[in-house]
Amino acid sequence: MKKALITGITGQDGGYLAEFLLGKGYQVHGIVRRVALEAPEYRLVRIKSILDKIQLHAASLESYPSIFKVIQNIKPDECYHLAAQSFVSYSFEDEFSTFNTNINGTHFVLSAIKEIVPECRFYFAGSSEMFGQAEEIPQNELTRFHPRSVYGISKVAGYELTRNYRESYGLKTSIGILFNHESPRRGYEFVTRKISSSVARIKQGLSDKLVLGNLDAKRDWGYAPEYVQAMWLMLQNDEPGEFVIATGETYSVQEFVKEAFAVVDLDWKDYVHTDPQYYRPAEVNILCGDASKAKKILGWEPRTSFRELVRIMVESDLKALNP
Ligand code: G4F
Repeated sequence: MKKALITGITGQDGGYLAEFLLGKGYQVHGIVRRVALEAPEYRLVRIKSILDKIQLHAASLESYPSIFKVIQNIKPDECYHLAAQSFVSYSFEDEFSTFNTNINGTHFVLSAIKEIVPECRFYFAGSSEMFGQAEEIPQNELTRFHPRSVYGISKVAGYELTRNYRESYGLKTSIGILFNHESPRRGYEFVTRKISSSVARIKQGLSDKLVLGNLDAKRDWGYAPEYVQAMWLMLQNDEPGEFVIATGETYSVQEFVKEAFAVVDLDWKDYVHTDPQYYRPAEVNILCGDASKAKKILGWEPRTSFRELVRIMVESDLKALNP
């Protein structure tokens, strides 16, 4: 039985990936912070239904010895490094902790794998935020990086570390450059979930407005469960490399808002306001990915349309209010 280790198993992607790997017959291990084990009903909510099928290990991305110990105990065949401070806005507020967690954390995992299980296949969660102020549309694996946040910079550093461990030490490391991917399990701080949950509350009469930041930013939004399959496909490919994972379509925040209110037959203009507090010091104006390499080499393609994604999220939040 193959052993997979997932860092960030409590997040949106971690939960979907764990379920997917269990379905493929893997023994699934996850790294979590000790506090998560102490408050499971709150922090492990996304993996509640599979808790008896996976093994969790307490470790911190800020501590090399703790990461080393877990990897030594498990000796995984595949490692999916998803853990990060992933909220772009927060990276403007606390640049230093974003760097510490995202860069050192990646470095610690890579170094421990090199020392203990150099044959382990490693996946690094890169991000379309690395493209930032992109100089071409759509962006592919060869597009130059121009990150616009400390989060984006930390991901570029993780990307370079991951590639360097491949080139220097022959580790089988792959990098997914995933564009925004959403689902009913998305955190409420991200714009899509903020919108879908507010639309549901407004429809139920529990709220009467939604306050957002920049409505003009455009993103390439896909459906998260499909994106974790791409991570796995990358590690099954004997040739490690970098892969853009995206839908190839881009929509503005305003278009997402409009579509979400349309699901419940309301006009978004009656409820949506903007507030400069939600604007970022430097914005990524437009992201749109070209995933043709992933299609050609991995056979991966997105299946859920933008419209379906919005509907899935709004209906799920409505159902949560009306079980
Ligand atoms: O939902 P967001 O916070 O996601 P963002 O910044 O695109 O980052 C997400 O996707 C990346 C992949 O490209 C990941 F690497 C990253 O970890 C994360 O998952 O914001 C999307 C857009 C931004 O342009 C933001 O300015 O929505 C705009 N926006 C407008 N009003 C808002 C709001 N974003 C948030 N979070 N909250 C608002 O009220």
